[in-house]
Amino acid sequence: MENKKCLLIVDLQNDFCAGGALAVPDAEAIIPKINQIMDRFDLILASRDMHPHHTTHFQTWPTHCVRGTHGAEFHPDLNTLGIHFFLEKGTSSKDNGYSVFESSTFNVSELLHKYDIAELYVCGLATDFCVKATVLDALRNGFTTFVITDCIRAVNRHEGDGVRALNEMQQHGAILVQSNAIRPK
Ligand code: VGL
Repeated sequence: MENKKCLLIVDLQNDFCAGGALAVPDAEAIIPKINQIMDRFDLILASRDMHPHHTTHFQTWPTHCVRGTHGAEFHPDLNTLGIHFFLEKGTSSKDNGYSVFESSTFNVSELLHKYDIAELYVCGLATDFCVKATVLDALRNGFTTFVITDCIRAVNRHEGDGVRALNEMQQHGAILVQSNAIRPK
């Protein structure tokens, strides 16, 4: 049987898009591309950064994605009808919670094993923080992990952070792929 594929959409929320509290440059451009490839996957997961009002995370970052606010909602252009499971992350007041594998909703590794997923494809925001942390955790957990390079965007607090993050992911075993090269189911 074909290897089962999972698409993991990281934090496509209003606060990370134009006009949001922590807008990632050009973030909206990836949304139509993500919508377009959804039918190529057996399972689709989407994470949301869901912070409490007060968290040590806001010592590093402007206040963003606070539970119950518009900024924490998915960007309205994302096709949420195609998503099978929604995961919350960053719910603790004591850590950054960058990785989807730290989700408080599900044990993501167990969920992927339960659905017999052999290949994990990661896209979303942001390349140099939550995407990177998630990809490195996926590799640590033994999943064959792809990064969809035209469906991610970086914060780039320091010039080149996004490129460095991609290199680091690749060095740890991630496979870089363009969305148009992902084969249908
Ligand atoms: C993120 C910075 C702060 C991300 C989250 O989703 O990559 N970046 N919080």
